[in-house]
Formats: sequence, structure tokens, C-alpha cells
Amino acid sequence: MKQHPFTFSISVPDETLSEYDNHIVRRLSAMVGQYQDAQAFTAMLSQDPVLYEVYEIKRPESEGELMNGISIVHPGKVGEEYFMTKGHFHTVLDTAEVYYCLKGEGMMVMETPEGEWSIEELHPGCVLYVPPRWAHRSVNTGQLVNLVTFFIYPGNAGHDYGTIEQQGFRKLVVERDGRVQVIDNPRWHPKER
Ligand code: S6P
Ligand code: ZN
Repeated sequence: MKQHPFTFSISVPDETLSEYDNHIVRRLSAMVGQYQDAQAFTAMLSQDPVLYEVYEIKRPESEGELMNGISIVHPGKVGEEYFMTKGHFHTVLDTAEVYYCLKGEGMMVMETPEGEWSIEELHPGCVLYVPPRWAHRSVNTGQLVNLVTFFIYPGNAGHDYGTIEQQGFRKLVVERDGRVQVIDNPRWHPKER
């Protein structure tokens, strides 16, 4: 692990980093239970398409460090729902994240543990600040082009996928009547406390 300043470059046309430590590839089969249309999901499983990829520069998982890399969500839909990331809270809830959109069109779906929600559009040049406590999921609403974002977040943040896996996000991004629409997730209910 480098302990000296270093540079790397991002190729937007090639959608890659000049150097990286991990290349994560997530296929449809990693998203069991996350899409509403179970029939469409099952029908697509035989091909098991790649939904998204992450190239990351790994840093020590400690306070003071910053993890960074690029996330690439491919275009496509399962039923009426667009391809999207699993989405997560940071395990250390009080950690933020910044996304910089490099290519494509999409949305970031976000919510807090209390059920507050927000959806921001992503387009090239747009910077999104995700405050501490907000779970986040990127959705590619484009027809043909990958949604490519640069991300940076604290080294000690960690990923809590389990909470979102239970019932998904409060809002879903779907294509209806040829338009991008945000609808309520029928599976989502306020948590008892
Ligand atoms: C990590 C950051 C991104 C995501 C990536 C994939 O905190 O938010 O690097 O990991 O967009 O999403 P997910 O939900 O599968 O980690
Ligand atoms: Zn994150």
C-alpha cells in the first residue's frame, strides 16, 4: 500500500482507471429479491447480465483515509425497473460520500434510517454530495450508455447491504409510458422502533 502521494488517471472514453486494486463485477444473480417483477427477473437469470462494475483504489479501512474509484452501471431494465446498484448504508453511519458524474444519465436514490428520502438526477459534470446517514443507490436511466461516476468516501465507512436487502429503498425508478418515473416501493414499510 502506497504511503506516498500518487496520481492516477481516469479515462472517460474507456471507462477505466490507469491503475486500480479491485474490479468488482455484479450480475443480476446478486440482486435476488431487489426487483419487483419476479417473472422478468427469473426470465433474465439464464443470461445473468452484468448490471454494474466498480474499479477501486483500495486504501486502509481507517479514519483519515479516502477510498475512491469509478462505478459503471450498464443500461437495461428488469421489467419496468432500470439496472441499478445494490445500494447500501455505510456501516459507520456518520460518513458521507461524493459522486462526480462522468458519463451517462441516471439518478441517485437515497434515504435515511428514519425514512426521509431524496432522489437526485445525475448527468455529466454533476457533483452529488451524499451526507452522513443517507443510504445510496445509483440507477442508470439511459437507453444505451453506461452511467459512469467517480466516488470518494472515508476509508472507515464500510458497507451495510443487509438493511436495504430487507425491503429495498422507499422509492423505485421505473420506465412507464416511455418516461422515467419515481414510484413508491410497495414492499417498503416504516420500521417499527
Ligand atoms: C461505496 C460507493 C460506491 C458503490 C458502488 C456500487 O461506498 O458508494 O463505490 O460501492 O457504486 O454500489 P454498491 O451498492 O453495490 O456498493
Ligand atoms: Zn457508499
